[in-house]
Amino acid sequence: MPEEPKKIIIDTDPGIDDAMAIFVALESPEVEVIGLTTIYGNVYTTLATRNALHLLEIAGRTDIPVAEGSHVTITKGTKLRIADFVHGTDGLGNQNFPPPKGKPIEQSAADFLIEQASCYPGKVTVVALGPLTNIALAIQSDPEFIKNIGQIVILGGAFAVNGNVNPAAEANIFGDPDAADVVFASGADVLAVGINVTHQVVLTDADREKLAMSNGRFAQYLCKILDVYYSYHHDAYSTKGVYLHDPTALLAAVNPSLVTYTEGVVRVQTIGITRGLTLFYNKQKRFGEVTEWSDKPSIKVAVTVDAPAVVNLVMERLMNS
Ligand SMILES: [Ca+2]
Repeated sequence: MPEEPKKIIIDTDPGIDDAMAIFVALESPEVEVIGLTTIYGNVYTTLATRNALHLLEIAGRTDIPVAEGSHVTITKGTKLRIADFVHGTDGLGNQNFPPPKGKPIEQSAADFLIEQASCYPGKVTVVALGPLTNIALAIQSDPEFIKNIGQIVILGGAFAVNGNVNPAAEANIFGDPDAADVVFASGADVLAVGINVTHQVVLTDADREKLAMSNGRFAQYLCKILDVYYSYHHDAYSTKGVYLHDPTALLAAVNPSLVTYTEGVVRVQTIGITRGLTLFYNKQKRFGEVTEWSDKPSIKVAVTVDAPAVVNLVMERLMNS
């Protein structure tokens, strides 16, 4: 008997690489996408919701509910960092697609996460591809959530490498460091896939040519929106291609054997010049004093990735769509 597909909810701020991850998920028989929840990050939350609905319409999957997430940080902060210079002002490569016909469900993202986790205890994986506000809200409003949720796979953090917002911080953690600290210290089964891992996974200019040549409908759609993302990468890095952040985290949920991980306690700096820094304690030293890492639960932090396998899977699933 084939295994039942894993139920996943994608928490997302679409976002060009979010769009790729969502399409790859929809083409992955190993998982069943039971909902999208939205968050600010690449764009503001209202636009993230609009883009999530739009992407599901492109995919012909308007049966999947979209629950709108928080418009402010967990500490009610309204000064948000929006990465429109990476993804275009519309979040999808400045294509100005017509507005979607669909609407989000009435439930908030956090309530939807809580409800689905309690309907299918231990069976739902959240793939968090933006700042962690919605997940932290779910944890804070329902003490059962961390027990009911299966795994939380996070695209976030920069473990022992520089960040991508500044030398200290990775973008999703920087978006709401307080929320990230809540999630990492919650005791839930968390796998963090940081940019130390996703910077190994590059979609090259040649890969993009191959996508453009294919008849895959998702490949065709993505080739339209990828320009802005490629230009940004060409300017910002000396890499000939783009990093597949969100698709890598998504595929780590689809097929856990694509990454290896270590375990330890992660705390997040919430103030000062290193705000958003993720600091991993490997538990190799027993400190004489009580520290801010003592007595906190461990999480899994991805260390290596089978980058060629991830790129192949992304290409294959987008070209055969
Ligand atoms: Ca994202």
